[in-house]
Amino acid sequence: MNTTEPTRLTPKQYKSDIKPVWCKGCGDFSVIAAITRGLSQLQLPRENVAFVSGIGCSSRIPAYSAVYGFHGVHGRALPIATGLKLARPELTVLVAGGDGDGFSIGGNHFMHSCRRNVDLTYVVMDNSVYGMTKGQASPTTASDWTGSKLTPEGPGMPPFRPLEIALSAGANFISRATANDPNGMAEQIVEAIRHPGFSLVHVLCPCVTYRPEQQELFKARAHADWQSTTERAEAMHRLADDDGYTTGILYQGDRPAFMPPAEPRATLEQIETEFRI
Ligand SMILES: Cc1ncc(C[n+]2csc(CCOP(=O)(O)OP(=O)(O)O)c2C)c(N)n1
Ligand code: SF4
Repeated sequence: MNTTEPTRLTPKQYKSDIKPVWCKGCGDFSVIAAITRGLSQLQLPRENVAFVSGIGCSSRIPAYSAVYGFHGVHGRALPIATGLKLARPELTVLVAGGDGDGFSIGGNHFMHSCRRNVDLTYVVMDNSVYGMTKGQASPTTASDWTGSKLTPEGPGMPPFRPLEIALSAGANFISRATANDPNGMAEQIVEAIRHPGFSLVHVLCPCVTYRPEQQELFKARAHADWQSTTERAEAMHRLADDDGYTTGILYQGDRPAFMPPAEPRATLEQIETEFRI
């Protein structure tokens, strides 16, 4: 027997020992399963992966993985991840969180992260509600959803369309998955990590507690009709016809990822001297 054969890391070995506190049936379970499957497929050394999040039920996800994690501030996962990737470009940096975290308080960071195109993989667990704070409407909630006492007649605004925003702002990889298909989601995560630049994986991810209708709705409506295109105009055209439930890889662009200069332009000492008051 060849004892020098390297052992492969299984998906389970990318999971931590911490038991998730998510509600039974929450779509977030499927996302941690997909991420750990994807990492195992890529056989990334655990010490070379960092997982950053903001705040929300979904943002707890780094604690449940066995890679380096940073549970940040609400809406600030992307700037934290950007700083980390620029300081440590050899790391694979994953970012995750909810639609509230990413598109509401973090909406501006979302647009500019797409535009800046740092090599990050951003998984948004979209349940169209603020789960952690007990069920308020989020930017992706339908205008006529009357499930929250704060918006008894519905939010009254058209929902935010994250894929259109991402494409217009310059994201280099865009896909949509559903929590009902963790294998399909894992494949997208693998491709998103492999693709240079800013990658968005949008996940239709049911909140069984505040949006109990979503589990069946996503199952019934999701249709896997996207085959990846490298043409922005074609991707835009597809999004104009999208009903919000199309899954697959929509777009893979060729923008070079933003990288810091190989040699720092100044030493820490020089920077301190320049900014001394
Ligand atoms: C600065 C700040 N504002 C508001 C909050 C309260 N808060 C915590 S989580 C959250 C929204 C969570 O919704 P989402 O990101 O969609 O995640 P989910 O819980 O649905 O997974 C809010 C408003 C906070 N923690 N910090
Ligand atoms: S409240 Fe919703 S999003 Fe939060 S853990 Fe429960 S099902 Fe998941």
